[in-house]
Amino acid sequence: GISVMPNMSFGNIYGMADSKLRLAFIGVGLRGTNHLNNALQRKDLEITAICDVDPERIKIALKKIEEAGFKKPKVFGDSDYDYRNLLELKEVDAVVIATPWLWHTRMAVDAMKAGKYTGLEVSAANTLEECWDLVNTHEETGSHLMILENVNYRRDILAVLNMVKQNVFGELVHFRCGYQHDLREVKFNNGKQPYGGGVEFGENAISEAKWRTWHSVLRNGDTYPTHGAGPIAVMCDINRGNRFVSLTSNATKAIGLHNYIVKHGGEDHPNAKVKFKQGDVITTTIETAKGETIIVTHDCNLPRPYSLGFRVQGANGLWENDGDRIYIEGKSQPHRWDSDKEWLKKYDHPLWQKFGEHATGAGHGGMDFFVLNAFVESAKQNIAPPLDAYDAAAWSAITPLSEASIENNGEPQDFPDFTRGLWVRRQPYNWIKDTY
Ligand code: A2G
Repeated sequence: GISVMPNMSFGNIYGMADSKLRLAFIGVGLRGTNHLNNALQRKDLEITAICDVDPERIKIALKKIEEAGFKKPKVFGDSDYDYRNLLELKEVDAVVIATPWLWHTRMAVDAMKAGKYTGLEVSAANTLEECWDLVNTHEETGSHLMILENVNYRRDILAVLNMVKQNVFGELVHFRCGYQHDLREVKFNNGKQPYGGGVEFGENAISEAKWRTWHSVLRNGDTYPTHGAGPIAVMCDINRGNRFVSLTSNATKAIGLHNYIVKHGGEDHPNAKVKFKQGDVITTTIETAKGETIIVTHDCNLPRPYSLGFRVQGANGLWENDGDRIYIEGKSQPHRWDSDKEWLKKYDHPLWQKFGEHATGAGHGGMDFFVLNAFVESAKQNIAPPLDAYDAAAWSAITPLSEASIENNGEPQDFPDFTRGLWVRRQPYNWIKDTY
């Protein structure tokens, strides 16, 4: 008898309360702390170690852990590679890695080699070589890797996935998605607060502006593809009966970040001389083995309201996230959009129906609860996660391939087949259930 009470405690619901997962955190900055907060709500975890090179972030994390009544974890972060000492601990079963992008792959590779069940923040890898490192290390060690893509758990996304699985759209044909988020106050700050208040980046800045902005200086490509491509990849069974085959990518000129510096720091500010390589709007078109196309947009350097711009289109009709609208032939008035409200309610995912109320407090409207829940539940059983090493590699590969295409005037770039042919018979994960 498993009973779910209104004040349910996660981890008891599967009758596994006494088998606690021993979790460690590598990186307790803003993102890692968000995961930590959600972990501290659970009854099925111990937090045995944390690592961060910033002592201030360690202090904050320790305080939260103590206040939640958890045992004090071991602390690491004396040097950049101290995380390797954390990985040697026997009392760590699983790790969540939430660090600057250039650390992601090497930390995940080391974690898998140490036999840890590994959760890796987005994006997972920066180069094709790193994508292969993730796949090869997973295969060689047998350790599991989950890419912690929270948008795959967004309520509308899971409802639309439910509709896809129930064939509401018919045979799938075309998708759109992207990361369209005005990040100017994320990419620049005054060295005192994480968001805005100045036009500093790199050493003079804190938090993301310390490292993320360099990717816009040095790389002309879609540096953040997974919030869009991850959810679509699951809808069209990428690496499980389908795969990304090739892409083309084009970039506009780069004016947004420079304009921001001049407007808020003046023409004489040293950063006004910085030349940003990343085009303001980057448009990538992916072709899949099943003959679908996916348009992925990266739009983070200009003023605009947030939208991931999803569109899911098949033989019977389509859903669009912008405008919250849907059209299904035979159900909708001919040639007229319907509001998607009733549809999303009707196909609301079992996970959201069960945990929605609890999840809503967890950050990013609830999806952060679900992504950590999927990670923890998979790690407790040491079974393959819903979003695995092949997914991490295929989705992250969009970045280097888009760079190569842009560099070559939109020339098509082939995706490596990270499954080495197994995509033909790998079965889709069973997404429509109320456990994780
Ligand atoms: O902005 C959002 O929260 C992003 N997440 C996150 O990935 C990060 O880029 C952040 C900026 O600090 C989503 O859009 C889901």
